[in-house]
Amino acid sequence: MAQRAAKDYRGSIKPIWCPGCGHYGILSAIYQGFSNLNLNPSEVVVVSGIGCSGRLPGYLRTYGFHGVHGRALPLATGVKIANPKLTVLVAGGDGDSYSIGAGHIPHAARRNADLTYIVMNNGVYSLTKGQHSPTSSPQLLSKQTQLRPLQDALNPIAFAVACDVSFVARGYSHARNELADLIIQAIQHKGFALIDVLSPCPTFNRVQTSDFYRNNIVPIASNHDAADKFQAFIWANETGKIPVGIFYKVRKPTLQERLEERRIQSGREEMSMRNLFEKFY
Ligand SMILES: Cc1ncc(C[n+]2csc(CCOP(=O)(O)OP(=O)(O)O)c2C)c(N)n1
Ligand code: SF4
Repeated sequence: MAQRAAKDYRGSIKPIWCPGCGHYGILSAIYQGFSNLNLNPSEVVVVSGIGCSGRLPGYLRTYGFHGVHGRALPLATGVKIANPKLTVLVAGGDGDSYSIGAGHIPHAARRNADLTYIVMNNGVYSLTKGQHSPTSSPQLLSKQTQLRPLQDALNPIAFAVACDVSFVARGYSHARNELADLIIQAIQHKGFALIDVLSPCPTFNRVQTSDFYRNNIVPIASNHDAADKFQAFIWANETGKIPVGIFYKVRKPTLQERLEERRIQSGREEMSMRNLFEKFY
């Protein structure tokens, strides 16, 4: 099979994100990652929630599902169970993933279905014009209210590690090659992978900007042992600079492997994954 180029994954719809939006960098890193893995577009499904981030599946020449707000993870889990051969990429904004959809993360981690979750984290609710999100900086003056957040910001990496998500990474949308590399590793990882991607929103977030990230992002030390949960927490709670890279990575049975085991135990070799799930989950 000939190697597919990044452009082969480009959908026919032209993105309508604002100029300078970090989400372009994420899209382009996904094209690059898919091309590097030479994925067949007809064997890939991209599932999203709602937000500027939710538009992502429309810009890819794969199958896509633009779901409802905060529910991309259960939708994607269903897709993977129905056809385990598919590569399933899930996308959400920080509001979609860490507010309304946050309750799905611990359970996605417990199931450990083979999904790659890209959180397009711009620190603000952008589609609805600039309300504070769980990852808004305490300094962010909302365009809507002209007020700063009343609540503390969530630490998504520490949250994901605490949930025992089996692959936890942070990337930056303007570091496209490094992000593409994280996406490749997350897809190759067997189990639930979450990449929190810092993605500036120049329209509604004047604090977590590309200048801010350029001056504050640092790579995680190359000798960090990602299997060490305690060290992962230390990196996740770094208060000076913002570390990017893989924080935590462990191999544990995936949902498919757990279901396969039940199939063998039950002696029902012919059962489809979907029927297995309905009968034995
Ligand atoms: C159940 C429900 N509640 C609220 C909304 C309104 N809503 C649409 S997008 C959004 C927030 C989007 O923010 P985020 O997930 O961070 O994505 P972004 O637009 O920043 O990419 C909200 C609150 C909705 N569509 N559905
Ligand atoms: S509002 Fe922000 S997140 Fe939405 S498209 Fe514009 S820059 Fe991107």
